[in-house]
Amino acid sequence: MTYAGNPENLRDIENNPRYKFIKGDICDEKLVNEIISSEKPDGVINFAAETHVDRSILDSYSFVKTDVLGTQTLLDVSKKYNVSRYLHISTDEIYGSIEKGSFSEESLLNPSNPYSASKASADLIVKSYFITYKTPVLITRSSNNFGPFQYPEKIIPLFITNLLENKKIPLYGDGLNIRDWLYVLDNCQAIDLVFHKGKEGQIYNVGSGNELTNLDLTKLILETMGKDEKSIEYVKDRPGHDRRYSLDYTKIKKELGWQPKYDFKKALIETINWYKENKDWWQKIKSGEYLEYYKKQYLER
Ligand code: TDX
Repeated sequence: MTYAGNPENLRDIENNPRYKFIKGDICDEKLVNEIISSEKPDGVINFAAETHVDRSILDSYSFVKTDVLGTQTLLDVSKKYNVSRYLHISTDEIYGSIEKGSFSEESLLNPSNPYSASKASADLIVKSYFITYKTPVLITRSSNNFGPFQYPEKIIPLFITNLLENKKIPLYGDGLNIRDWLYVLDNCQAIDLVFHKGKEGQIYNVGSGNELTNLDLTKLILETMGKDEKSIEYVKDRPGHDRRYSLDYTKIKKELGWQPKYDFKKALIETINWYKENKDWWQKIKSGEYLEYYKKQYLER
């Protein structure tokens, strides 16, 4: 429950008997011990992380704490109680930037910012538990996610909500950085599959083949929302800004039969519609804590 946590995101499953919410910190070893020893889970899937690159540039402490020490705590307790499956959610960012070609699971880890460095560190620790203790770990590394409920600091929800508020949209640098866009439900399906069918100790890249420059992505959003390029504000570049992310995800396709199902443009339109129809959800977020951060991020850089 950091700034990005929001109980409203889970409202639709709130009354499901298979769901239980416990507020806590993954770095709190005592609490994690209590939960795992009493709940005796079939598996642990670690989605908990500080994830926003710009925030890690402003202050990296919480990234190292949650992403690295939190992972180590969860792993230690999972090992202690012999959890039979431990899935760690990682990211394409740990490979760093690539001009041509794509990264495979064997590529060198070469992170560029405190966020991706914290995630790369976590991946190495997770892998070491498999080698050292035979902890049954698995890792997924996915490309940029988008979809409903995404906190409006990531480029897609930030731009959509700014446009709905008739505000400018801040494009970093020349806007020609490339990202590969994966619809969130495709990622969910990949995670489910890896959790149930993946081979212990293995890493699976989860890409989508929808590579776009930020400028092309922006133009698509503008066009869909009936706006023009006058809404773009070119702002100072992000320090250490990775030029291009690209994943080779042959392994998950060949070994587990996964591939993305959602059409990128259709999923983007659905995402835009979701933000149009759920103004209450994001307006609350943007009017509070976010404003302070936004000022720091764009006005003081
Ligand atoms: O206001 C913006 N303007 C802009 O031009 C923002 C927020 C971003 N950008 C650019 C920076 C990136 O090139 O858009 C691209 C996407 O930026 P983010 O949405 O911040 O994502 P990115 O930095 O690519 O990292 C994301 O993908 C990998 C997630 O935040 C990570 O958590 C994930 O691991």
